Amino acid sequence: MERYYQPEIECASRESILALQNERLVKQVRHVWDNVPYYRKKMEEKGVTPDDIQSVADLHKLPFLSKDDLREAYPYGLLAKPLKDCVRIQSTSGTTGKRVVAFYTQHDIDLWEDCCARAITAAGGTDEDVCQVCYGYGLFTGGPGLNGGSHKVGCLTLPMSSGNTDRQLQFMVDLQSTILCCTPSYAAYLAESIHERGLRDQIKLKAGIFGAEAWSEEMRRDIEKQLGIKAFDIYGLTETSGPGVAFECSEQTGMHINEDHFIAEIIDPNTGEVLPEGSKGELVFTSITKEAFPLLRYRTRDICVLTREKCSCGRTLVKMSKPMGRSDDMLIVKGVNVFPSQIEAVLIEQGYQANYQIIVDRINNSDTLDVLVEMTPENFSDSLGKITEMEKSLVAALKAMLGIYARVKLVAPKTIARSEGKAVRIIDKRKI
Ligand code: DLL
Repeated sequence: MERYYQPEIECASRESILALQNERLVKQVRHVWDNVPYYRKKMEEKGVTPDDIQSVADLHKLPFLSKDDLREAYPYGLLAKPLKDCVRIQSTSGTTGKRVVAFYTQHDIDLWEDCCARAITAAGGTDEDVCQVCYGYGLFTGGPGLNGGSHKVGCLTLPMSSGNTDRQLQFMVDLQSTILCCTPSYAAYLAESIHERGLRDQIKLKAGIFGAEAWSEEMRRDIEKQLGIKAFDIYGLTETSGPGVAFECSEQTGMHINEDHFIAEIIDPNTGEVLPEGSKGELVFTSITKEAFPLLRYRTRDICVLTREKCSCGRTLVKMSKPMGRSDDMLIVKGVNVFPSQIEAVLIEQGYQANYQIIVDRINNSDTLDVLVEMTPENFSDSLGKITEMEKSLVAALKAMLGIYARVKLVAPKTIARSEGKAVRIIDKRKI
């Protein structure tokens, strides 16, 4: 029984979705104006009041919010509900210096889980399924979001969290999991481990719901072939509640955005100008149903395209393409958000200078992170016989900062090429 397929919304006419968005937007702007002094001030600075926002057509009048605003307002500055009404926080993956905290009322959690339930249903999930959730649990939104969605659909839910591959495979075989939820890199790793252990005939997976990081069509085909499943993309970010903002359907040509909860815009990342549908630009979301952390015109920094073509699945919800890159320098490595500035902070703290290069690659469907660090003349002259020790110390400090392992190689002073313009610090060799 497909309880979480909601054709009245997912397949509604453009006019009725727009009417719903208009009504919800007007209410949401008033809610934010009344309860979030930080955003009210931004509106006042732009000379906008809630009366100026009568429909989605007026959205462009509102100021943008960015990650910098979230940092400035950290931790409670964007909260729109009293603390006593909030029941949960989630936070961005793995980062310390750049942490973003999102708040939820019970209502917000319900709506978020509904969105994830739609994603699972669109992937063919029903209450007959066994859904193995191997996204991280805890502060990261992946585990809790898909876990809640799986419950709502009525699947038997395996709250595995990430890692411990032996245990993942044992449960997958013993409980005959039919749906796998994890990052695409972990799916590829699990697929490889299944083949290595000769378990292919013992698994019953039929679908995978993979997201939280960029992955290519080639990677999709590879995972589908190795596991004998259909692999669906899922998108979201902590700031907008987590996974389930958009999800793929059987057509697998982009992700439907849950437009009854989020209004999507595409803007020119340099000028902020709203671009017509079909243009490539930065994705901006306005959440129109969230109570505790309702971000208006939040700049995701993800570059993509929105299209509203007829979909063979029957859904009319607008589709976003796979993100094609970012308009800032954030990297996603092994599903973890990594900012070069964090790496730089560690290097400076340990007595190096900002002469470094970050090299990201994907080998056997798994991300690798290498940091090439130039020694200063001082630490170079001290380094005789101590290079390994110095590298180990940097590896540990980077692990503490980023939450993931980076290989470090120290090089002699003045060996990393200097640039006359912006320094080229990131070399991303992944073909995604
Ligand atoms: O990654 C939420 C999530 C969990 C999505 C599980 C899907 C599945 P954050 O850690 O805040 O939240 O990272 C958000 O990850 O701005 C994108 O750059 C990237 N991202 C998320 N989904 C996809 C995807 C979660 N399907 C950031 N394809 C976003 C490419 C994705 N990039």
